[in-house]
Amino acid sequence: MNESKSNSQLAKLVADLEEDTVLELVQQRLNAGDDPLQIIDECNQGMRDVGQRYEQGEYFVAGLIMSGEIFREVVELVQPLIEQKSEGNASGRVLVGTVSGDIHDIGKNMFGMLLSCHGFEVLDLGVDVPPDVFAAKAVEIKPDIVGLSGLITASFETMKETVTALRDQAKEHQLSFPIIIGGGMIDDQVNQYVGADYWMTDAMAGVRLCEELLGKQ
Ligand code: B12
Repeated sequence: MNESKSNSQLAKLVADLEEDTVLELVQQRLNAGDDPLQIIDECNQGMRDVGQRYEQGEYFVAGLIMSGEIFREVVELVQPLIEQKSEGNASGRVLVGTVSGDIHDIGKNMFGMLLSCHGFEVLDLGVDVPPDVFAAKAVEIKPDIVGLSGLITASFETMKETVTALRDQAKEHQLSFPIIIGGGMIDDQVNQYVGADYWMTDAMAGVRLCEELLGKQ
């Protein structure tokens, strides 16, 4: 199979919301032994395209919903293979959630799933999590790392509030944990505004960072 052609083919099918064909192609590629993370990456490219088409008025919210559904189904297909390939012993606790005002959870779920596959204990607070809930949970479970997800511009403000709440509580209760923020629109400038310790736009890179932070490699 021509790698670069198939790369763009899968991304294009996702962008065109061709649910059945996407799932067939993903299954075929898994059967052929393709890397599940590469498949996810290509679908992610398609999702970015969906976002652009939405911005340009070509798709409406129904298109976003449909793309989310397709991605969820793709994850269902690849997850067992990722789990099979996974390595690692549980030795770190990570608190994750999508910040207040934001209900996007596909990327956050993927980060959580990959963390679990690599031996981390994951506590997922879900979506639209208020800063004080995040902070209270951190005090309760004393995580090694906290990961915040946010996909919309409005999340940057609530991420900042969440980082402040987490740090305040950490100081009061003498806790220490690095905070990682993630999401498709995060960059260095956003991170400087939010004040987190690290930022990531890739779930697997986030897992590697967590491993490094815990000195596992
Ligand atoms: C699917 C989708 C939806 C679905 C979400 C379904 C779900 N269960 O999550 C639904 C329909 C609910 C939705 C709703 C809305 N959406 Co929407 N949505 C998308 C879309 C097309 C794909 C997002 C996605 O899941 N991508 C795939 C995942 C895997 O990527 P990801 O989340 O970025 O995650 C990766 C990394 O970022 C990273 N990661 C993510 N989190 C974390 C956290 C940590 C700690 C780490 C380490 C890594 C990490 O790991 C992942 C894999 O590597 C994006 C387009 C885009 N470019 O992202 C728009 C997009 C995010 N949505 C957008 C908008 C505008 C909306 C709505 C406001 C629409 C509306 N009018 O109602 C609402 C917002 C509701 C709200 N309050 O949150 C805009 C945001 C624009 C902006 N500047 O704010 C986007 C960018 C589309 C666009 N280009 O206009 N949406």
